[in-house]
Amino acid sequence: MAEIILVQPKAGGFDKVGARLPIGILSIAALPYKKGHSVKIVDQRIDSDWKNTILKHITKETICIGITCMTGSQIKYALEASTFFKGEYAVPVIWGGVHPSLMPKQTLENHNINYIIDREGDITFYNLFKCFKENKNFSNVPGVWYKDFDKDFNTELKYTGNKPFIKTLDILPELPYELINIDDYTSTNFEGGKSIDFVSSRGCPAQCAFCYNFVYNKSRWRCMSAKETVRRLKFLVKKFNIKSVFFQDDNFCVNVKRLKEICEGIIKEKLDIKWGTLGLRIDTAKTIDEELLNLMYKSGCRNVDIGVESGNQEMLNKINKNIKLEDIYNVNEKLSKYNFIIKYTFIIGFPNETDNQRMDSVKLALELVKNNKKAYTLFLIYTPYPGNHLYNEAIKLGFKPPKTLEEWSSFNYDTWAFRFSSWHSKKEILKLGSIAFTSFFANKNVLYKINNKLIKLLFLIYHPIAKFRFKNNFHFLPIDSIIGRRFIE
Ligand code: B12
Ligand code: SF4
Repeated sequence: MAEIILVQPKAGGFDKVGARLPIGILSIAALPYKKGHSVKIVDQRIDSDWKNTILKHITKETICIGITCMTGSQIKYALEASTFFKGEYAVPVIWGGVHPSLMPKQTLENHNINYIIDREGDITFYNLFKCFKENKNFSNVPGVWYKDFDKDFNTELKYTGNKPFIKTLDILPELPYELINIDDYTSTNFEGGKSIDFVSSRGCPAQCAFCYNFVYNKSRWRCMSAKETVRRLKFLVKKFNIKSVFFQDDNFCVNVKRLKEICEGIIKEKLDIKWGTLGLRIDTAKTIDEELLNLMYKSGCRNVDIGVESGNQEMLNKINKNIKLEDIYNVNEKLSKYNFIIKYTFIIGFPNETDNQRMDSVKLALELVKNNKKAYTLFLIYTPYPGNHLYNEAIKLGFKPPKTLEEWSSFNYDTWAFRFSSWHSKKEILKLGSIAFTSFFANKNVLYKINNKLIKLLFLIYHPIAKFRFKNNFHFLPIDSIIGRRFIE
């Protein structure tokens, strides 16, 4: 039996590449678990029999259900779980995560969802759970969306009011990794052995126009101190015999002093791990000197992801990336002297982007890889997710946002342009799709990210075709990417 059941829904094709650790759900589990309550995590991605697993744990003692959700196909699977719960027991279903926080009213209109917790749920979820358990009113728990009735018994959507961000992550309890089986997951793995995802900061101070951060995190960066980060890592490395750590922070390196202290701490504690991160900006990388780069390498850093987004300065300015093309070249040259795998991400298909501007991005990608043998580039198609500045520009250009939660579930960056009308012609969409798809298969440096043996094999078979297409801008009859992207969906 479990007092709390937390569900990590499937996310679609991403799950085939490998299931990352459910950090959001673990963050929600941490406080009630620490306080001695029984919490069960059900992960649809690794448990094909998840409905029966739920049936094993749900009893009259179950107080509430929590489901995490981001925009896209994850909604479909989160809804499947919510409907299942509603069919089985009348337990309150609480949604949290990026999508419900950005679109609370539309999400709550779904009759299978009872509550939404806005943004950070670590403390709010526990407080709401306690109110339910102790039969108390929750109106003084800020950050909760709920349903009420007006005098004519019409449903009203209400909100208990805003809450401040958690200032320092040091105050939060450690994540209860023991509630999952780490071996079931495939976080980025550098040299075999067990790997985990870890989040040491939240948010980002930058204001890129395509990113959720400005609206969701209000450009506020909050972190765990270096000392506490190292202490927690040391504990996890020992307890689970961890060999690789991937920092899923939006912007891990905002505070270079903290970055240095984390590296020093890992070395001092002889943690013997390899690590990578998805969050380094070009402007920060510019300020990182050779001494710190050496320290990063010595502490086990083997991979850094950098968002470059465009190879055209005008476009970089338009999306408020706040970086210069020459800095991208210089940083790449500096990093090429180290044994880090660098993943440069690009976005194509921005509102009003011309074909020439797009080709500038392809050219830059080819240059970066030519000048740094450990680099690879990945192209993604711009998707007007709610909560970014470009969203409104996309609407002006003909994008019709989904009107219901169910409609949002068929919205992902592979399909939105076809289904929700946009500024691209069909021919253009196919080309964008082919550029994005072939960019992934064009460079073998990406292989460390793929743990599934079958996908690895398919990668190697398709690699020469993808490389030819991407390098020569040959996207005629892109049947390969059409089939491949169907598989991802
Ligand atoms: C790991 C990751 C993934 C994993 C899965 C993660 C998952 N949650 O299922 C994979 C690889 C599958 C993935 C895929 C995609 N992702 Co992703 N991903 C991330 C990443 C890097 C880390 C998530 C994380 O662990 N965060 C740390 C935890 C602590 O934060 P959190 O999850 O937000 O949880 C907190 C709150 O949201 C809330 N909360 C969360 N869940 C719940 C549940 C309950 C019940 C409650 C009460 C509260 C609550 O409380 C938590 C603690 O405060 C984030 C960026 C980031 N740094 O957050 C992007 C991010 C979530 N992804 C994003 C996107 C766009 C995608 C993709 C579309 C493609 C892409 N280009 O990456 C696909 C979509 C897949 C699909 N088909 O739907 C966006 C989401 C935007 C949006 N509007 O939803 C983000 C924010 C990145 C970004 N900068 O744009 N992603
Ligand atoms: S630097 Fe990255 S995380 Fe920060 S706002 Fe820009 S895209 Fe978002």
